[in-house]
Order: sequence, then C-alpha cells, then structure tokens
Amino acid sequence: MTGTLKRRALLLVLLLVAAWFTVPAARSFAAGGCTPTGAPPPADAAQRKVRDLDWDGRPDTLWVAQSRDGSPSSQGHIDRVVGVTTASGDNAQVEVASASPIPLAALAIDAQQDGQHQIIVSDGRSAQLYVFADCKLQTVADNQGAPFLFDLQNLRDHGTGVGCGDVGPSSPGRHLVGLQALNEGLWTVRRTEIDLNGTLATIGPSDTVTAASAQDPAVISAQTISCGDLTLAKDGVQQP
Ligand SMILES: [Ca+2]
Repeated sequence: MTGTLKRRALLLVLLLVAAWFTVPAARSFAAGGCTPTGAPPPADAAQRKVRDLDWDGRPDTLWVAQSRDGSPSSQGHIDRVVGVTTASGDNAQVEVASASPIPLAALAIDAQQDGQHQIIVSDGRSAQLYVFADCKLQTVADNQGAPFLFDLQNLRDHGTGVGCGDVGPSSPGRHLVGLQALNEGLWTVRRTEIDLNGTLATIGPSDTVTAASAQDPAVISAQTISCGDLTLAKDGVQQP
C-alpha cells in the first residue's frame, strides 16, 4: 500500500468511527427516545403516564417514591425521589430536598408550549421546578444560580400558587406564572411571569387582577398548581 492509500484508509476509518459515535447520540433523543439507562423506579413508587417527554411519539411515565437510606449515618432519613421513565426504558431521577412533612406531588407541563417539558414538584409549602432535557431531570435555577422555588403558602410573601398564562404584551404567548392571592379587604391576584429557557428561569412582567370573593375562580386557581387544562390534583402523581 502506498503512503497516500494508507492515509486515505486511515481517514475512512476515522470517519466511520466518528459516524458510529455521533449518529446514535443524535438519534437517541428524537427518533428512538432516550437510550435506556439508570435504575427503574422502586416497586412501591406512585406512577402515572404523562405526555411524550422525549419526543419519540410515545407517552412516558412520571413517578414519585420514597426510600429509607439504610446506612448507619443516615439515622433512618427518608429520601424522596421524583423520576421519569421513558417508553424507551430510560430512567432519570432526582432527590427532592424538603423539610416539609407533606407528601410530594409532581406535575409534568409544557408551560410555554414550545416542546420543553417541566416537572413541578410540590411539598405543600413550596414547589421546586425541574426540566426534562437531554434525557435527564435537571434543576431549574434563577439568574443567581439558586434553585427556582415557588412559594405556595405566602411564607416568604412570594406567592400562593402556580399557573400558566400570558401577562402583558412584552413577551407574547403562554408562560409559567407565579400566583399570589391576597385578601386585604379586597381579593387580588398578582401574576408574575416566569420566562423559561432550558434550566434558566427569569422573572418577567407582572400584573394584578381584582377578584369578587374567595370563591372567584381566579382566587381558587391562585391557591393551586395548574397549567392550562392540567391540575396537580387531577393530573399529577402523589407520593405513596
Ligand atoms: Ca416518549
């Protein structure tokens, strides 16, 4: 073999090796779903079929579980875990840090109707936000890098619920909104837009609407977690 042929053969081999590594990686998220990895949910996990999270056209599964860490140093500490199992058999999970004794509940949404899928996890006092992206459950953070947290009981004077809506013309279209129902003689609901870009959440514009009474649908909605037709109570999965 001449030097030129050897170089050509080597180049061909390199191209084939490169193709071998790039094609499955690119296809794993779109056509065939996420590549099967990770441990499946515990047998006693609460599970629920949700919409297609990894764009392979098949519905996926959201689950919530708890497990008692058996190590002596843990002192019987219970880990609470939220996970996604795709139809293709991939498992992603995240441990939810929370001091609340209230069972966790999780809801999968596409707040901006742009194909990004968020998982809202409530412990009754606050709600943490995750995004299912690159076949992983990733924590959504604010622009300071801190995990984004919704107040659900106005404990930090931030809010009472979570919804999806369109606040103001500056960024058209549906967004995630933080909701704060207040009764100061007159019921009001403050809505604050949360702009999502992957794992980054940025506070957007806000407005305040008035409501007639505690039974006003705007007030009731502002004390729950929902997005469009989906509600945490009806479409979420509850920790067993
Ligand atoms: Ca899927």
